[in-house]
Amino acid sequence: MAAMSALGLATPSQASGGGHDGQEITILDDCHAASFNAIFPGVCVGEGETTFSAFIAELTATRKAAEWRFDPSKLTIRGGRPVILENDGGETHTFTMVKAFGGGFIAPLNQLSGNPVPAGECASTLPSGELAPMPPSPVNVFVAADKEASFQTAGLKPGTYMFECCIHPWMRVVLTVR
Ligand SMILES: [Cu+2]
Repeated sequence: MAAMSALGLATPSQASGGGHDGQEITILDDCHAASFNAIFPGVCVGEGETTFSAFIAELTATRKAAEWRFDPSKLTIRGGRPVILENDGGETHTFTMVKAFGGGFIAPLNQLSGNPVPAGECASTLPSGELAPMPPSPVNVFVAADKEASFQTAGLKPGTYMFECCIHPWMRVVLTVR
């Protein structure tokens, strides 16, 4: 009860302090730190429970890992208002505007998720054939675990826009600007 009343008091001051008037998308995953970090040191923090082997098994079977997702995956926003990106997961994710959904910059995840061709906004192909991430920009937002970032809709015409995570390309958002 004390926590609930504290939350009730905190909400208005946070709203006036932030003043963003935006809408939020929560970024989620369930990475199990010890098993992910054994393969890719430092990639995962936090209390997730899906082991790396279970993640790969689910991806292999279904072409996605369902707990790695944007919530909501469809959002309508008034032009000029920001999309607030709250990463509640244990890994870094990107929120990247793409012309068409495609793969990201991690080739094995592209293959396992059935997105063999990278989206041009996510990755470039080096002469060696390896993929390199595109640099962060206002339309290629990297959000580290436990961090918040925002995507600015100012300047976007009314319409429908597609976004994906360039690490986990099954993580997708359709954003309607009105
Ligand atoms: Cu991701």
